[in-house]
Amino acid sequence: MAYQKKSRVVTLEEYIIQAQNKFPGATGELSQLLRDIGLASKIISREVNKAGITNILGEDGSKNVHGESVKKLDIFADEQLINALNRSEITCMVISEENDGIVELDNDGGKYIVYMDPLDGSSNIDVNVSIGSIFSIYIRQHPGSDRLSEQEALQPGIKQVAAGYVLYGSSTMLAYTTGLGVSVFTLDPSIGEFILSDGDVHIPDYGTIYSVNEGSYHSWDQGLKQYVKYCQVEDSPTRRPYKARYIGSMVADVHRTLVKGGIFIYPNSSLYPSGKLRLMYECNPLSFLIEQAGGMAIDGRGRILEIHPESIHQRTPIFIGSRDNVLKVKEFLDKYPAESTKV
Ligand code: AHM
Ligand code: MG
Repeated sequence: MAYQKKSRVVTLEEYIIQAQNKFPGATGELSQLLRDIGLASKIISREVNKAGITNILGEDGSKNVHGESVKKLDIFADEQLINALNRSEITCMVISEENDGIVELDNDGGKYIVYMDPLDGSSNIDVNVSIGSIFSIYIRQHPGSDRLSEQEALQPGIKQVAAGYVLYGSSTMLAYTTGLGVSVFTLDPSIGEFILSDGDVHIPDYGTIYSVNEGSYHSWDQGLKQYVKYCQVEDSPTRRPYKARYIGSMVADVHRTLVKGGIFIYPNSSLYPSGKLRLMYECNPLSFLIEQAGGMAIDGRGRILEIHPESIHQRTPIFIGSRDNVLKVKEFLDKYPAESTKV
């Protein structure tokens, strides 16, 4: 019987090292940082999978800095990621959704600043729906200068050197970019390794799924109301009506959008005048990744990645996904400027 050559399995570790070897001058620090995040996410994945059978499930009673109830797994994920980043001593500070101020790590001379949402969509834990971790990495602008400060962490999204997410879904997937396209890995729990699924992911230019919390319809501006009506109208050349899909976990909704195309929206509204999602550790990293896959991400006016942040926890509206879908929603937003449609 002839031996059939199988395509070789590539692990996250191998892939990161191969990518690093393409840059002769690379110090390997960013590679180490990505490996640290990969390791922490395997530990988080294990605990997420056990959530239903251990008493880790449920709220721990405290509130996070935004007054939202904190689940035990949020804290666990936060600690795992911070510990992993602290261990390799190349990160000087971490900014996390779960912590009010910056978290200074042991190596205050470290070169990297990491933003993260350790467990996004955590209200979905109790109902066994997908959740995720998001990370965003910057280089410290003035290493070795004065004390670490929030100010140093306030860089626009275009300065990210890497970003990605881990999706704890029917399988655990890790997607990341260092600005040279997007790579996606799937965790094989039997060997405890992330295996390369696709080293060059492209989002379709156009998709037929829209994703937005329509329960908030009456709080939206006119432009978005009209766009959603457009999505629902029958028109065969554009394959409308679109399908509506909304998980309520940004990582899962954006991952579906990356794979199938379409648009995910969390708008500004009378309920959330600046939007709900966080610029630095939710919108910027996912925007970087979607742009690297060939898609677009805007706040309604301009590119998310060009917003100059004023605070580490600031919010922004977001319209993210396939290029043609984002351009179309922009047409509607431009046609019905918010000020002229307020009632
Ligand atoms: P979280 O960080 O507290 O989990 O909140 C962020 C989540 C996103 O994952 C999701 O897109 C959004 O909140 C859902 O909000 P809503 O319930 O208002 O639709
Ligand atoms: Mg979040």
